[in-house]
Amino acid sequence: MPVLDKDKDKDRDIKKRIDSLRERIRHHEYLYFILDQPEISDLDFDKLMKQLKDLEAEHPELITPDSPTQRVGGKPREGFVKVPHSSPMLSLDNTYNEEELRAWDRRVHELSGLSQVDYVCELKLDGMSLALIYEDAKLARGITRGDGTIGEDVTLNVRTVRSVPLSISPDRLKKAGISPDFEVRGELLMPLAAFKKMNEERESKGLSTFANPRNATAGTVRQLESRITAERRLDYFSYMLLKNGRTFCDRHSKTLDALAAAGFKVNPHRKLVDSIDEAWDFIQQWEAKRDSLPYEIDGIVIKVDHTALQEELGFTGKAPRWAIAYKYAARAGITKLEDIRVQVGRTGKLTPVAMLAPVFIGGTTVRNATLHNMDEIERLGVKIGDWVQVERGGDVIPKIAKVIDDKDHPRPPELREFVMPDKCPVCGTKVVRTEGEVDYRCVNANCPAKLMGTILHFASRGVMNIDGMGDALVTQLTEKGLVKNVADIYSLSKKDLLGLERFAEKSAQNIIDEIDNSRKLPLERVIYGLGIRMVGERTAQFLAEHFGSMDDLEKASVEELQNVNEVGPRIAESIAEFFSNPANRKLVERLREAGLTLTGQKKQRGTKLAGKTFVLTGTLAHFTRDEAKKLIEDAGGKVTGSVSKKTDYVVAGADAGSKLDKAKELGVAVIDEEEMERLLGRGLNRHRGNREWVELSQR
Ligand code: 0OX
Repeated sequence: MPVLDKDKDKDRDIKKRIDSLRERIRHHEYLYFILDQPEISDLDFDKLMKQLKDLEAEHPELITPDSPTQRVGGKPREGFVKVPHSSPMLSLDNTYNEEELRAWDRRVHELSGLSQVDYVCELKLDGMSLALIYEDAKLARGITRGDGTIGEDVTLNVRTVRSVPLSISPDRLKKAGISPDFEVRGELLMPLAAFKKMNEERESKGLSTFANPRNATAGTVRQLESRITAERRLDYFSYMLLKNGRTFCDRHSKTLDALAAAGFKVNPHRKLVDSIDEAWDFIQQWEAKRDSLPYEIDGIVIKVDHTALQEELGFTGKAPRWAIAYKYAARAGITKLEDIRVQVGRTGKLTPVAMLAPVFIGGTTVRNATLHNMDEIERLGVKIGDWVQVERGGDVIPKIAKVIDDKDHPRPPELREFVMPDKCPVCGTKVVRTEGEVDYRCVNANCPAKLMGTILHFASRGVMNIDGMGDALVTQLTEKGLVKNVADIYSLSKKDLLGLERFAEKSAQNIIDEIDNSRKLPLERVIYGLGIRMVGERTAQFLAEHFGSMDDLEKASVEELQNVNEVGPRIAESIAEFFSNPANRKLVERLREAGLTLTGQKKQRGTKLAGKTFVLTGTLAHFTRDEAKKLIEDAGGKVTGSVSKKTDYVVAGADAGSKLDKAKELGVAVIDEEEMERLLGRGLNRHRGNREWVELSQR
């Protein structure tokens, strides 16, 4: 056989393997993310994904945008582009009681002249509505509702949502009875578990938390880095199917079935009913069951089933007459605020907690509610002794919505102002509020309140990787007083462990071995493990590279710390504050004695751009911002997000926006990509669409 033909055969084989892997992965994604009925383990799924990734890495020319590997990537150039909707994205009229609901039903009967009307009952998911445009059976755009007429293009973020199909197979299109160009509308939401996890992570990094999953969804879909959206695990339920902006199935119930047949996620808790009485039953059943759902709902939507009747009924303003939302009352109650106590979280954050006279709300007795922080107390104007309205939703911690002062609950004359303590209520260490920050914190690493969280963080996989040291073990170790700080981990003996529940010879030895192995882990892990506020994995890496030893890091001044990549005044302050505490210095000393790795390789980053600060703006032609950032950092430069007098260069790509204006205003040097290449002393060589750098001297 001629060589060329052989090559062609090989190419065809590889393409076949890639296609088949993609099909299998899509099938398992469908089972997992749409039906919630996986048939293979996560491990086996990851293996399939890895095989596909490897093959695609060897044959990048075969990568297609709808490949399951291509969900994450890229950023919109400058913010989100506004796009018009194919037809207005409607909102819903709300009702809050049975009477109003029945009045709506009577009107539907009157306007249609029918004696009986079918309705579809759906859960009213508490997220944000989102339109998905499919062209040639592939996801082309994801658009937010916006004002209903014009929304924002959030495609790159929407692609990361695993329950949003990137393409629809011809087979599914056929089953669903739809042509390859269509539009789906539905609700994007953040499940409660993902919401909780995200807020915990944000809190541990000293970032502000989101008030509820709806705000978190909106915040997540409108942020610029699609990698972050991907981490936050949004979910999408569809409820509308359009062609040229119009519904084409003759019944809404059939639309939902067609969406499911096409491979979209449709909420299973829906019901076709033939009277408002039956709809009312559905509403009541779900009011009692709503807490069992893994996401928040705020009511039930009732929709006329027949499309012809929907069209006859038409719209009022922005809402259809053929649908109505029955909103559940916010689960709220009025009670007395008896006291405000302060709770110390695992990051040391002091949270004021309202102690309430017990009040029964939505099936549970509420005795306390969060007041978040001092700003919130001031915003509410709440004082100890006040009548307050308490609200709770789903899994979310109850909160104080407002102070009540009416004739049934007049404001008592004897009120006491809350004052944040100046000492940690648990360990007595002085409390610190960094300038410009909302939260007060205890900075003592040995504070018992912080202990559990600190130990778990230290032992976790990405830090000291002590396998087996999870919740159960850490609870026992801290309760028994065997571990009072992270250094105590290294004094544990097999005998200590054998004295704990569920420990035998072998399991105890395993933990001891794991602890032993962790001693070899590099300096950056230990720095990260100390749990210094605002010092994440990346900062820890930069600190280790810059100082090369814990000793030098410990001694560094706030000014010296700011010479480290990405370390600004706030982080520098936080690090210096940590090491100024004698208890923390002692802790490091004990880690040294325990034989941990406290020295490392100083990484001499290039010096070409040492001391120079860059801001990147606009779209660069030859590389992503992350790539450019890394190159600058590797050459010793620093990249920051905003232009100030301290900025040395603004690198402006295409469509540069306000940062360019600011640079001009401040007289900061504006350079283009080529000029940046010259500063780096590098040139660009591109192959087959892959970006590849070579030193100029090597060309
Ligand atoms: C929801 C939800 C929202 C279609 C016509 C007007 C509103 N939040 O779960 N909207 C709709 O329907 C659109 N259905 C829902 N289930």
